[in-house]
Amino acid sequence: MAKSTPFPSGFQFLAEHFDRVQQENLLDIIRDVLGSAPLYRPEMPRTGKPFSVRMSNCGALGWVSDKDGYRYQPTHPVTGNPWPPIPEILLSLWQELSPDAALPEACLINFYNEDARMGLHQDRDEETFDAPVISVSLGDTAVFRIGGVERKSPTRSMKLQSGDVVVLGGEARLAFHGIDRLVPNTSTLMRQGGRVNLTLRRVTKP
Ligand code: MD3
Ligand code: FE
Repeated sequence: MAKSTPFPSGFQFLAEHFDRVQQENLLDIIRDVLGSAPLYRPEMPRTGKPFSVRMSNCGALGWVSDKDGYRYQPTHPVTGNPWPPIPEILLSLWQELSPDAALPEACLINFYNEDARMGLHQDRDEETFDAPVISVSLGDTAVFRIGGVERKSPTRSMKLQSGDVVVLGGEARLAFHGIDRLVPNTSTLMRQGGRVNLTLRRVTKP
């Protein structure tokens, strides 16, 4: 058997960290958040090409992308309202998995339908990389790809299922990663299918 590329150090995968009932509760909470901060479609810097993923945020800061670039900002780009607070259950998750880090300031909410993808990228719009990024997946399974800190580093892929949590600390914090595709009809959590991914981030230096 060929060896697969190792995961970068600091990569922690917690399969089905949330059980079905917890996933349903979390999804209800996220629906509430999206009621006040609706999903919108970001655009690529310069070209203005629309993302296939729709996004929103909660927390003091939210990650946005438009023709002017990528940035964190305190308000929703369409409604102009402040982002709603990060729900308690997600703050508890952060404190459980990353007790030494300063609290998260942003929770990016990504929504994928069957056609959505996210190209290989690094998350480096934050002022500090000391804290990990913590990701929660809900709904249909996704094929996730992760490499190393250089774009040319070899990559490996794995599936992220509903309830899975990934902690990206240490070297993994700056690893290239993306979502190749969804695997349709793999979850009954959402009646219409699709996938929600939540990423908790510390943005500013504490
Ligand atoms: C590895 N989201 O929002 S989550 C993103 O499933 C993002 O929506 C993907 O990449 C998604 O930026 C992947 C897993 C993940 C999140 C953040 C990371 C992996 C990461 C940051 C650094 C390295
Ligand atoms: Fe990312």
